[in-house]
Amino acid sequence: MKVPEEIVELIRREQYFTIASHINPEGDALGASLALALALRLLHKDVRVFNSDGVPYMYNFLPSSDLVETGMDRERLKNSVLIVLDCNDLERVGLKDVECKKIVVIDHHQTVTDFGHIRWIEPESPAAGLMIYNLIRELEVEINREMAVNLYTAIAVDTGTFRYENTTPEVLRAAAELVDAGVNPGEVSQRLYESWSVNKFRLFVSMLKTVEIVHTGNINSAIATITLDMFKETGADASDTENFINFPRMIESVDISAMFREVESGCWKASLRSKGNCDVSLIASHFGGGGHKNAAGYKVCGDIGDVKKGLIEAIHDSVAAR
Ligand SMILES: [Mn+2]
Repeated sequence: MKVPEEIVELIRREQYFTIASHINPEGDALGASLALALALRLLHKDVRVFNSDGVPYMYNFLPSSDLVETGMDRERLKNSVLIVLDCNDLERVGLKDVECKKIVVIDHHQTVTDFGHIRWIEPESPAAGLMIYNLIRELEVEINREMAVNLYTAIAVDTGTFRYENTTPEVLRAAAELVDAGVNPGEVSQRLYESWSVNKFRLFVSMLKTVEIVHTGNINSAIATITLDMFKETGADASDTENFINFPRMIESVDISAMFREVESGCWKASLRSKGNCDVSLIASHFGGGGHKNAAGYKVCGDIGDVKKGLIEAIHDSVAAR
């Protein structure tokens, strides 16, 4: 992975930075943002971290997570470099327009837009956190324990803690360095996988009851639904659903796991995960969404029966196209 010289130079030259990541942030967005912020601070830069949704409860353990602000200081932004992380447009950041000195996009999602003055997109990188790890090294900042926990968590979340196909030798080498820098992998795993609230567990149980297995040609899909009512009944919230989609993938015969989460009455965020060669980014792009081969998503409004039918048809077409 080659860090663009332009970005290194820009960081050395400029003084004011705002780091922003996507709405509904998970470990990669937050960990990458916080690690970069900590590194920039060591370089005596003035840096703010923005996320419109803030830090979900389960990520409170990330060192310096209290740096994340949910409000944007627009006056200050005018003289700042805006670094957009783990996404590549303003809509994903939850902003309509910005006035700033320069926009740098650092992301590992395939993209078609040309938003930003400097774009560093690595679709092959398993996590934005791995790109930031390389950037921090390029900046010649020594990675301390605080940065390391953030980076390790970012990489762990996007590789299913080193279980997915994106777990490359480079990922494992970076992880080893981060453990050397003070990360306790057992502790991070416990925070990520064994720290659920009772409400979250209840929502999980209700989600499992909705799972349907659908056969389309030689593709088996598990489709789950989470409605606004289910959130109300269990007291859980949207951030609690992170990772739920990976559970139906445990079924050996399942190729695609899909989850429809109701975001407002009758409108759904569809998440898709697949195993092996089954490319769900093609299916998502059919609905105006996007993502990677094995993880993608889109938004859709309508009756849940109809939106499920639409998905099944799209899976059917993508099978036929192969
Ligand atoms: Mn990511």
